[in-house]
Amino acid sequence: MIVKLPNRLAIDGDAVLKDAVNRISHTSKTTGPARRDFLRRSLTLGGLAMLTGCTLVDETSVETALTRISRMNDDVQGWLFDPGRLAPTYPESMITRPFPFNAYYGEDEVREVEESSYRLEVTGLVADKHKWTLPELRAMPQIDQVTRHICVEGWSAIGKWGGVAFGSFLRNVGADLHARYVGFKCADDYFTSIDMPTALHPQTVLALTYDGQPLPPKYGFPMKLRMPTKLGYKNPKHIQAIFVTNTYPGGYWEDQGYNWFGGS
Ligand SMILES: Nc1nc2c(c(=O)[nH]1)N[C@H]1C(S)=C(S)[C@@H](COP(=O)(O)O)O[C@H]1N2
Ligand SMILES: [Mo]
Repeated sequence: MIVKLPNRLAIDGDAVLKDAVNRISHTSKTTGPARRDFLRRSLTLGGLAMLTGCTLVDETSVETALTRISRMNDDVQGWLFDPGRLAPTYPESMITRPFPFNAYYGEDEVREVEESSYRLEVTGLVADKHKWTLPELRAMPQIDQVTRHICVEGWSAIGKWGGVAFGSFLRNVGADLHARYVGFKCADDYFTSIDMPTALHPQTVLALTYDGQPLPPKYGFPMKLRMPTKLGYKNPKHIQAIFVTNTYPGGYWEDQGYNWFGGS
């Protein structure tokens, strides 16, 4: 099929295609080097237009097409996600010490959340919208795990997180388990959202402890969502509110072009 593109494109075709290939092959799980090479050789502007249903004429239409590519990649990763497949776990002797800190600001600006006044808000498609205190959360059955955290900035580290299995928590509050998204708002203005199958994955933990101690401020006191099946930026620290929804909530980095699914 021949797709007609305007004669004079106001865009840099090579740069657009490079960006598209990167977005399609964001994770090694879905696309290995061979497939990436194939894409690099075979993806054309016409192909990109066809794939996305966008006519590529200017910066805005290119951005729309690239965003659609990224969302298609989310769908593919969602289909490939195996809810029963476990991420590797490690012996405690392999824990990275000290564990690295990371946030969109420096360590001197870490948010201090006050324990006594803290309440976790749970809203959206849930039956029980009461606000949770920390003692209430600590009274629920706890699990812990030693897993690897992978940050897209180029580092990874092994740590031990403990807390409430997030699937149990969602069932406990009567969440609509068929909803598409679970969103998170954090005390530092960070926000992110995840797919329901990952929320229900057995290794997804509403973590209250790090290395057997209450989560220190820099690692996200009073709680973070720890998912060894997802990249670092999908793991929100300092969670203030959790909501279940069918409306795409995006995220702090996701809205700036990071892949939304963010599987590792
Ligand atoms: N609230 C909040 N959560 C966040 C971030 C942030 O800036 N604020 N950064 C994310 C990123 S990019 C990484 S790599 C991890 C870092 O977690 P750590 O400090 O425990 O290593 O937190 C993630 N969750
Ligand atoms: Mo990260």
